[in-house]
Amino acid sequence: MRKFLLVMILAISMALFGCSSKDNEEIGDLDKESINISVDNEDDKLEDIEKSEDEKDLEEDQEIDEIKDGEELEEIAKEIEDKIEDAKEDSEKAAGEIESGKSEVIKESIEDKHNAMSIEGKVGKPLSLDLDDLKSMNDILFKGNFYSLNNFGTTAYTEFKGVNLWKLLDLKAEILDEASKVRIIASDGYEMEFAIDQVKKQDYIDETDETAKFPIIIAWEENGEEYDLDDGLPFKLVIGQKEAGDINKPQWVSNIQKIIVE
Ligand SMILES: Nc1nc2c(c(=O)[nH]1)N[C@H]1C(S)=C(S)[C@@H](COP(=O)(O)O)O[C@H]1N2
Ligand SMILES: [Mo]
Repeated sequence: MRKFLLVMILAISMALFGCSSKDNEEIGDLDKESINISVDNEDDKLEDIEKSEDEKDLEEDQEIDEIKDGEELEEIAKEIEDKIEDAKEDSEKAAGEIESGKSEVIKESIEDKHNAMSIEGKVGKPLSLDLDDLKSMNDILFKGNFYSLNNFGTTAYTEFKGVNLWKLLDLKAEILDEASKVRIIASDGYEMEFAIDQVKKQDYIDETDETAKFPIIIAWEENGEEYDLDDGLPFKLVIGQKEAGDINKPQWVSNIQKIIVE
């Protein structure tokens, strides 16, 4: 009876988990065997009374054999469980490999982009952006005539077209709340660092024009002309003045390669 129950449990679990045809054959044989055993048990009951001590000993041996058979069945059940577990692990492993394969491909496509600058660090969405990517961001475009003051008092007005840096970091790169500063790194190693409040600020001034208000921008066009790719990466950070007398021109960064949010 115990055997029969075990076989039933096995049969049900096989049906549920869908095992190979080899396993089904095994169960088929076991089924027949268990039917024979239950018939034998009926006959045994009738003969019980006339049994000699020797016969009883023999029967005990048989019972031990039957228990052994039961143990074998339990072993088979365990084996099937293990097989199901292995199959699950295999499929999970395969799914993981597919995922990492995908991220490998995405990584390659970022690295393969030519004349691109990256935005990385404390952002939800690290980006690799080329000129076309920036140009397509119509929602964060900024055009302005920026006044510049250099160390030795040289002044100029330059028309720039680009994207608003804070909006780029906030809306496109999804900058994290914990960000405290932004490093702008050029391909020649020139670097400027801005505190997050400086990047957020949208009202930099022109000391010669009271009405002027500027955000920091990443420009790709200067006085109506795009940068020549022969001169390096075509992105320039441009910033107005914090106050009258602010020497802003050295803070501009040509050929931006990386923006690292920290
Ligand atoms: N990548 C890079 N950007 C840079 C520099 C530099 O050496 N490398 N020099 C800065 C300084 S000191 C000045 S005055 C301005 C000069 O800007 P211009 O090249 O447009 O004249 O760029 C700034 N940006
Ligand atoms: Mo300079």
